[in-house]
Amino acid sequence: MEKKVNESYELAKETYAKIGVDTDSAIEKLGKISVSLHCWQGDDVGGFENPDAVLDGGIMATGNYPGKARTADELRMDLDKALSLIPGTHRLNLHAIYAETGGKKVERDKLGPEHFTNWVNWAKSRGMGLDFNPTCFSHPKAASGFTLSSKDEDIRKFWVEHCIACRKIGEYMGKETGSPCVTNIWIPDGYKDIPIDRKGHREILKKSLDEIFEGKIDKSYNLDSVECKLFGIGSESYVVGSHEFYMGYAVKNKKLLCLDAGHFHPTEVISDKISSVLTFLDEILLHVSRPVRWDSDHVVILNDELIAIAQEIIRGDYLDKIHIGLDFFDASINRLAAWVIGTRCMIKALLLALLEPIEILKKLEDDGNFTERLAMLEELKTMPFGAVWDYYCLRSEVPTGADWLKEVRDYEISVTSKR
Ligand code: RNT
Ligand code: ZN
Repeated sequence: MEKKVNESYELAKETYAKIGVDTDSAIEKLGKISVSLHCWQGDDVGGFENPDAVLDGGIMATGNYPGKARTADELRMDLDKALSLIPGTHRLNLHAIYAETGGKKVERDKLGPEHFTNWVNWAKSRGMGLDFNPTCFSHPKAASGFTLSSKDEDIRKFWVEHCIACRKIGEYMGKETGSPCVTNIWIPDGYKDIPIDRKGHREILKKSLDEIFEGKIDKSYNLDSVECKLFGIGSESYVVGSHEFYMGYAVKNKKLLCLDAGHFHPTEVISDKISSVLTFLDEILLHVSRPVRWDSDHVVILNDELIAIAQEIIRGDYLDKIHIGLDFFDASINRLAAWVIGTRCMIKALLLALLEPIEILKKLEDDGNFTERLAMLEELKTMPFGAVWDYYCLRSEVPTGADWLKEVRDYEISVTSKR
């Protein structure tokens, strides 16, 4: 098998060389790209704060496939298994509800670095960076549908304090891991039906964000990000943190903007937004997801938009400006497989983009040779990409092709099916 993979790679290398692409250097670059795996695919965004927690905030994980992680140890074990099937070194993206408080109830505004030491030690021993998120949903104080933009001052303050606590946790994570932690704020705030006061909540949200970001934190430890959204379940008519709102806020305050693939009108794509946004911002965060008719958070697959996202990152030479995060949660299939499928697809898309003769394509475009530009783009689709991918997996000591599936099945039999 190994021999076959190597031989196929040598042939593919020649084929790519003919169109001016160096496969060795593409692989080299790919190995340096980290994708931030979201912990919440492992337990349907449940967290460990309360075993009976019901996911709200207008997001939904549908399905009841058996075997979800019930404790932080189980989740770490599942992550380790998933990571062993994914080539490269990646990051872990945590939510505040994944705190480990040793059985004690700790309110979200009182969370601190001490509740994340296990996660930090786990990440450090694997050479991984961490990213973080305040959890402004699935909580009695979010039941009204409003958090940071609430007109109830007690509620608003509580969430401001929670976000301040989270930035400090992010700072700690960044310091400990030696890689800046992106702390991303997403809130569900909005109205189901047509509101009267669109302006009021947005002014309150601005004020809350200003309070949250007042404390200065070294950017080499923590990077602040804000995530916009068009609508959620129960907030169909109005979402306070819209695209224009956060775009304006991020530009004015030099924050990162998070573009989630499912947070726009169905025919809008984030791939086309990247270069616009990065004309005015230094860095952005992506939540790579797959909306199917709505913000359904399906597992990412190698579809046109995923490839386009990767192409924009590579063609724009944006690797040091774009933090690639995943955001999907499917409870209807094996959760570990979902991580593996989605993350491997993200990496495949990046490899595809790295295997483009970008300079040649650019020149064709600049010369007005649109015939050849189109022809080349289509020819690229049947280049022996799979051989390069298999070789990259082999080199990274992870299964090639669909061989990873057997490992997931075995793990299901011996571990997750017994939960
Ligand atoms: C919700 C946002 C948000 C969440 C996670 C769990 O629509 O996409 O990023 O998915 O924070
Ligand atoms: Zn998101």
